[in-house]
Amino acid sequence: MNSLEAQFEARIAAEDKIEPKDWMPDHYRKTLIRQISQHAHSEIVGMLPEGNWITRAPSLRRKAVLLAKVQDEAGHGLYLYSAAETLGADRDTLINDLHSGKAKYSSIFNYPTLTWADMGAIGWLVDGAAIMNQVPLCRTSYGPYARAMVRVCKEESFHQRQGYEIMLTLCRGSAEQKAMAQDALNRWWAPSLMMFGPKDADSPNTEQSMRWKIKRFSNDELRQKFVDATVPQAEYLGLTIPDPDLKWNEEKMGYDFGELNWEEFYNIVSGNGPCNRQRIQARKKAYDEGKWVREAAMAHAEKMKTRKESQAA
Ligand code: FAQ
Repeated sequence: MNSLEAQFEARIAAEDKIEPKDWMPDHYRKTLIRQISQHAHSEIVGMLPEGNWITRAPSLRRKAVLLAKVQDEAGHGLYLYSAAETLGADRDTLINDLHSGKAKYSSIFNYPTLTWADMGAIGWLVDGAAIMNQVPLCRTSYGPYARAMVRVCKEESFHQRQGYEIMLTLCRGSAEQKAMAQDALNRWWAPSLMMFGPKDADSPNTEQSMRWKIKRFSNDELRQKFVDATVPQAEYLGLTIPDPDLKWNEEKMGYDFGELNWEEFYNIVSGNGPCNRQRIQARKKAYDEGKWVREAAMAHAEKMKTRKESQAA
């Protein structure tokens, strides 16, 4: 190990934050660009399943809240792309990688949103899983990522509550409404557990990322924490978790739960899920339609720069 590497490792051990201009190993930089850009892509692709329900929200209040939530996800994407840029990544390249299928985004956003109850289930479970994963990322070793996560987590926490409130309203409503809530839970439970990534034994990146304190918990640890936190919430709603193997384990003080369908997970991650093609098509269309906005913003920035330069001269 050379002295730069030794200094870097010492700073990681001392819980220092690594900042953009600091020396860092190439692999650390690459891992962060991969994880942060996957995260950014997930936020903006994640706008689509819920965006699908904005015009069909059952009341003005529900519509305003859902609209605000979806806009928050766009904001999260922007902070995260900016954080990736501080590592030297080029935003156009990142976006092209998403559009070409080279870059991954969260498996969860490749499932369809079939009923209004899915808005409840996504807020409760998907944002709930996102919080479980992202609160520890507020302590991740790379400064700009850690700082972005603080605001993201505050907003995700509001998203989780709005989802749970939709579920609670449905569960206290008619028998049909409660059945809709149960159906949404049935479809979103296992995919939400898959958001945490492959099992630790099959996760190529976890060990190194934990050593560098990019990740603070392993995929399985976070999945377990999520199950333990969410089962009582389902009980409060009077809903049944769709897992016949779910059982309290007194010894580990947590729930045992059934094996997930990993074939389905890998299929989706490799681009063959129920909505993968539709999602990428929608992103490409939005990108093409936003071209004039990007051009206008760049032209404005250029004009301001020229004005400042001529004032300084
Ligand atoms: N889907 O070795 P690992 C949200 C990939 S944001 C697709 O375990 P790692 C907010 C992984 O990238 C949700 N791909 O990888 C919201 C790796 O790819 P490689 C996104 C997955 O990085 C809510 C390969 O498999 N959150 O929900 C998935 O150490 C509602 C091997 O896996 C984040 O991105 C997956 N589920 O751990 C928005 C959080 N899992 O190496 C709208 C930050 C794994 O082949 C509405 N990211 N892969 O290129 C992380 O914490 C980590 O990157 C993990 C994966 C935990 C996702």
